[in-house]
Amino acid sequence: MRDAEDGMDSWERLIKLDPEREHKEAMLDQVCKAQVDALVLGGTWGVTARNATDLALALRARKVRRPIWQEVSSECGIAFGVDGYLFPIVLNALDVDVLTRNYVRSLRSYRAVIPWNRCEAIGYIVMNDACAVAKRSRAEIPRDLEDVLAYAAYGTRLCGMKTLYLEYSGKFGDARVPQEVKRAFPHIHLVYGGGIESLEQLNCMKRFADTVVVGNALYEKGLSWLNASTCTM
Ligand code: 1GP
Repeated sequence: MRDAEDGMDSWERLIKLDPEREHKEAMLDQVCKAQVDALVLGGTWGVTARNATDLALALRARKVRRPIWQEVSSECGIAFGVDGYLFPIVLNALDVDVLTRNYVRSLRSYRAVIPWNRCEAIGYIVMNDACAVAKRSRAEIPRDLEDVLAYAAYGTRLCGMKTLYLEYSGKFGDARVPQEVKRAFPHIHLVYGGGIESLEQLNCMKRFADTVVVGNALYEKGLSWLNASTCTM
């Protein structure tokens, strides 16, 4: 059983569940059986304290023996009943509200009561212009690998981030991107998410990323392929 206070750097595989979506009993069963290290509740739009807490409690009721964290996307949508919080900082966001101002507004009220020992900032590089977070943050998609490496340097070297997330949400990316990011920044914890719906794809990205994230497959195709698997790393 994982320690609930483990963080991203101890997780190799995650499932990301969107609190705004419907979760049938069979889906939650699959999530509980999945060979993953942690569950993260996160979505770009429509996450509320209510739907995120309901989902956390539904998982708790099934006696999930893995950490349940929330990736926070809205200042009003903070879940109760989770073990920790991830705060995405979209490095290529053009919308300064998403990049900074929403956080600063929230911190003005909640800074003193946030459980900082159970929070992690994650530097996101959004790679797919069609995904929801790209639209919400008005992300400027990297034009080439040099752009990606520049964002990675900005996040890790200038901002001191320990974790970078290559976000291809909805699209399976080019494995050369995590490969080159990891080669250039071997000290960072690299997360890959986007379009993974088979063990082959998961293992392909896991060669270079420290953590891989499975999201939409839960809703589109199911997780039987993941439940049957054992970790190969
Ligand atoms: C989304 O990176 C995650 O934030 C997972 O992406 O939904 O495409 O699997 P998918």
